[in-house]
Amino acid sequence: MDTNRLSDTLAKALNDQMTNEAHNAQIYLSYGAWASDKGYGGISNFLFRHSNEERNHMMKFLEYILKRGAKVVVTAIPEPGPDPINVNDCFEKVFKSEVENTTAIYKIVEMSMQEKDWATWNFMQWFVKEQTEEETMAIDMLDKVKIAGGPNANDDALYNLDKDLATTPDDATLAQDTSVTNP
Ligand code: OFO
Repeated sequence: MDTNRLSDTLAKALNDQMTNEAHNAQIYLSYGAWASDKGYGGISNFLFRHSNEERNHMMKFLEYILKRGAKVVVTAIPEPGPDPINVNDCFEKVFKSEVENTTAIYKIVEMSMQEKDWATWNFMQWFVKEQTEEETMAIDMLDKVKIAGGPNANDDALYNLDKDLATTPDDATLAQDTSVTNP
């Protein structure tokens, strides 16, 4: 009896997305190593924590594919690409990769809608919210870097930014979570 509840097209898209999440984990991992090498312990810690988050996302896709009775295909993970040239470049790259990932997530949402696969559509909503959070987080980081001087930030400003990022929470606050009494 065939217990597979995913179409071939969606199973392929979900497997590809599992690899995308692993790729994003590698990106955060490599930028974290770069930041540590440059002496930015706080930034590095922040990026390493995010690498773990991306690996958790990878596992969510893997589990979902298994639970829907389809085949998980683990492939090679593409390289993370070159190191950033400075802290500003690092967070610009982070923002860009988050936006790319959001585009990939939206594509699967659209496919699930076309197929009327509401289980997958429902599963993907967690990622829609997560991507909004991560884009917000990247924008917040870019704002902080901008205040510190952007690409021309001096050592003092970077020192303070690094200290700040060591304690920055992992999750950004979304517009839908705010209220008049909790702006
Ligand atoms: Fe997987 O959340 Fe960002 O990319």
